[in-house]
Amino acid sequence: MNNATNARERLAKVIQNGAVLLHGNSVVYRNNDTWYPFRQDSNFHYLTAWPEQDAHAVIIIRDSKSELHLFVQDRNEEMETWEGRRLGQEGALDKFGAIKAYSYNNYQNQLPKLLDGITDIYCDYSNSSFNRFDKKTLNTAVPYDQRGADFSKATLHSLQPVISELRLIKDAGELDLLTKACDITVLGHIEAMKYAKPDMFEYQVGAQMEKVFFEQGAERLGYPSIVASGDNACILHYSTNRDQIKKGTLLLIDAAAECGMYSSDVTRTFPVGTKFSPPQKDVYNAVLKSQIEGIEGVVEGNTMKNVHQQTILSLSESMVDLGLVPMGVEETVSMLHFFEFFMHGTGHWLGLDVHDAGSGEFQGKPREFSEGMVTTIEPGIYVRPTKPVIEFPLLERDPDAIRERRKHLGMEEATKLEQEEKANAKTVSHEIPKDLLGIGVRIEDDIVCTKNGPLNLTADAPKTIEEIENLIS
Ligand SMILES: [Mn+2]
Repeated sequence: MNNATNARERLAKVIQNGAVLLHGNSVVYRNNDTWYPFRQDSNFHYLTAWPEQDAHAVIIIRDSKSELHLFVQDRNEEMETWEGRRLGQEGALDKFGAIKAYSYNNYQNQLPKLLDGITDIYCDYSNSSFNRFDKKTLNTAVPYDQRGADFSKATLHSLQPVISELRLIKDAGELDLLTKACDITVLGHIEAMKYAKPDMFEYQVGAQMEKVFFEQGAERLGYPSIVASGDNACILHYSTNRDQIKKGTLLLIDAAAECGMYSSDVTRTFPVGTKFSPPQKDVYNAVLKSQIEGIEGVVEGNTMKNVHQQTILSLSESMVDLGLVPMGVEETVSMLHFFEFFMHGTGHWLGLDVHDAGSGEFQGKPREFSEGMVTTIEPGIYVRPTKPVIEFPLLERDPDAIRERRKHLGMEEATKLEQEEKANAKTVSHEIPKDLLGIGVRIEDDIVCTKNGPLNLTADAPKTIEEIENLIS
């Protein structure tokens, strides 16, 4: 069967008794007679593997055994001639392990029958179809007397916490697909490094790289490719990719293939037309050092919070050495001065979504890595050309305290206070070394936590200065 069979088994063990309601995606209109390419909802795919638009699933779980009920588009020769083949109810039964299949249009009248006697119902509130299909139907499916005489015994739960815990741990089949996505992504990055030449446009390098992704079997991109040359590398989600690449500038490429619905996520930064200049080399090696340390931190029992703290420390040391910050390492960390140059997290879960399901905490504590979790490690340093002189506030700032206060006072009130505190604090004016302005470097790999330590799925994309310079020369 497919990965979804295994996922449903794991789901059934957690829920034990209850029903799960899920909705597939529909196509999204783009403009006249044109639709955005269809991609199945990630949760729906995870638990059903059903590839078509307009479908619902009801998973009934009794004594930790699951039954899949699929509601799918009817076969229709005329429609299929225009829009593509449909698997129909037969396909749902034969190939997707459904115990029963129904017409998509029968969802609302079948649901009450399926939910009869079920006391715990799990809904995917994150899917906009919940409002469209379930809100009303559940009123009939789970009837209660408004005068209070006969309340339904059914309780609605959010599916999100349950399914994110499951999706966090990848099984062997999922890791195979992720590995394939990563292998293809590596080939694309290597091609981009070889292909990029001065005066090309960013999109030309992007196209050549994406050609390799698709040639190798990727179904789509994991996210819009970032092909950012020179100063553009300092824009974290730059993806217009319309500029011409100047000789001697760095090209930051953050791009990846998606395979079997699983996405890779890789960033490489390399010089175009020449070797790394000394200042580029300094920034690059600082990021590389922290990235290698970060990867080594993906071991069972350690947490992403620790890895992030270690990354901040490592980058802060380098920022002091590079002359980017006005004070010592301790102040760079405690006064959050590093944040001027490293303003994002060190990594995120990776899977069906490039920023995958799963929270960073578990039972109120930072989550420990364990076997089967996949995370990116992606430190960076971005020296914005627009800030040649920076006023650094001389103010200790504890990120945990800031977060707590935002929770208590609300974002609006708390950020007002933060701004006041910053405005009232003494500052030190610091001139950024001119030769570093406009340099942006990020290095990102995809790491599986295994019993034997970190496994880097994207290690074959050249990363040291020597490897990169050998490839591009
Ligand atoms: Mn990433």
